[in-house]
Amino acid sequence: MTSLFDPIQAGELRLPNRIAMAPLTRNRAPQALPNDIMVTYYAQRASAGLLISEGTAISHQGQGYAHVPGLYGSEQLDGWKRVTDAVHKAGGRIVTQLWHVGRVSHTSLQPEGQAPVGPSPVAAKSKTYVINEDSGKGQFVPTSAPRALAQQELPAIVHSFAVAARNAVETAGFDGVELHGANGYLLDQFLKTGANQRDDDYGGSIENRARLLLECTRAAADAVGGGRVGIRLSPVTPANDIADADPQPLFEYVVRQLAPLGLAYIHIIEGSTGGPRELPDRPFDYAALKSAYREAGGQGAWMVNNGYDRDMALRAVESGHADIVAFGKAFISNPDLVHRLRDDLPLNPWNSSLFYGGGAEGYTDYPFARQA
Ligand code: 8OZ
Repeated sequence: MTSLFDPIQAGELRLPNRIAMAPLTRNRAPQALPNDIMVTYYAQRASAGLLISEGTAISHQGQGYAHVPGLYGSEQLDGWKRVTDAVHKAGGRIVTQLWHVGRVSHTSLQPEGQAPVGPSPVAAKSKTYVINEDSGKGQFVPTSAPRALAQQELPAIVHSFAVAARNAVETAGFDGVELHGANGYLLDQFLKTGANQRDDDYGGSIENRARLLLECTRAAADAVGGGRVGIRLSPVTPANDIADADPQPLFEYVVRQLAPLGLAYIHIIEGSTGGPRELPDRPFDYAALKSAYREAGGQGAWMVNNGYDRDMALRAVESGHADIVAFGKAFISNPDLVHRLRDDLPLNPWNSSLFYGGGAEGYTDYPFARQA
């Protein structure tokens, strides 16, 4: 029987165990630059089977929160190279999460104070995180009204995913990339009827709504090889005011189209991101989704996330529900999570008031269990 602690080959990525660190927004990168405390934070967690970086903006337009790092300038890439070097030196593997927030942004974070962009001019009833100019402190504010992207602007967005993927691997030293296709950000906005009201080639039918996500994934796979690309999807999350009228056929179509790309992994958030795993008004059959991918020839690792504890994760892998389990909050407070799970040691509790923004406190100061 396969165990959570067994190695796995995910595309080109050779992982020593099946425990991934989920992408976690921490807002500790002023000027969008990776810095020393980030080097320490990721290196501390290098025993994860796979580290997935926090969502990292692929362009200035893709920024939606203060102090989120970027991947579109040479200083940013140099900063990330220091992170990936430290992770590799500590024996780890790290991919970066390629992020375009779409409509979940604020004019103060956009180039020249412009409106954020989305599939349609429909605002998300959601908040983003900006720095208050008077107090210098972070605060949550409503997202700004977006403008709809013109169809002729979309090739540049696809290109920006390809460029970011290539720079991430060739310049910043990442082992691969994960496209952020989840949680109500740009690619998820195009997918779902709640945000996409277009009547061109990118709206209406399932095929049209999935087009941008698939074009961006193919472009990233062409840039760095499919075996270094993963994608994160959240079929039913209500995060950032997103919803689809009929997610089951939509996502089965998406994974069938992803199957021939030879991706490293498919990363599924089950239920409401960071919240309930079951949503009474949004039922979804995850086993059917995985079957659709496998039946279409998809061989990437199946990664699952959301509220897994040790027992659930052990069972998920032993039963074949998943190949890899991603942990979020537990990795914030337990840099040596793999060791603790393997030896069934108690976990440090997390301090949620220190999740977003600030410095080393609540970031790099969580203790390791004493090694036996
Ligand atoms: C929490 C706070 C801000 C952003 C996501 C990138 O939900 C995020 C995020 C999470 O995917």
